[in-house]
Amino acid sequence: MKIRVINGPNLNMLGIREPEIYGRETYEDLVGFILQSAEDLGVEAQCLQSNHEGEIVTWIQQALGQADAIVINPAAYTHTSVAILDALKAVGLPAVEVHLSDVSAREPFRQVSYPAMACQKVIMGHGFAGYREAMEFLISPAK
Ligand code: CA2
Repeated sequence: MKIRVINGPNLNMLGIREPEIYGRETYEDLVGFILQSAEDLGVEAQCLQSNHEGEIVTWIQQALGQADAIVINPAAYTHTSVAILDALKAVGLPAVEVHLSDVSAREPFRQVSYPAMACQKVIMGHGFAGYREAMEFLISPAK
């Protein structure tokens, strides 16, 4: 099973600022965690990060034929992007949205998620572990 993991804008800044919200580990640490988790779970993870909405849309479209499922942290685009929602709907692959922080306990503008409307599950507030939980769900959705 191939799982495309897409991280959105500013997640490449992890560990550099706002450690009280996002922790002290870096984006490189996150990629290492995802790849190790995937290996433990017996799947292949493809990790991508972009600060550009259109690039994320293209990677979702290209997942069709290149991956079996999608894990996505759209970051700030979560709260604005109908284009990412439409791309997820267009490919129709199983998808899980992940957030490092508990967005439900943050500012009102973070309470809306467009991509979540095309995802089977949303995991928030579990830090890096949320990405592993997302892959576990995609491997065995019934559990
Ligand atoms: O909690 C999450 O994973 C978020 O997707 C992170 C986004 C935020 O806009 C969402 O509401 C929730 C922000 C990612 C930016 O990460 C930073 C990392 C270090 C320093 C500053 C921002």
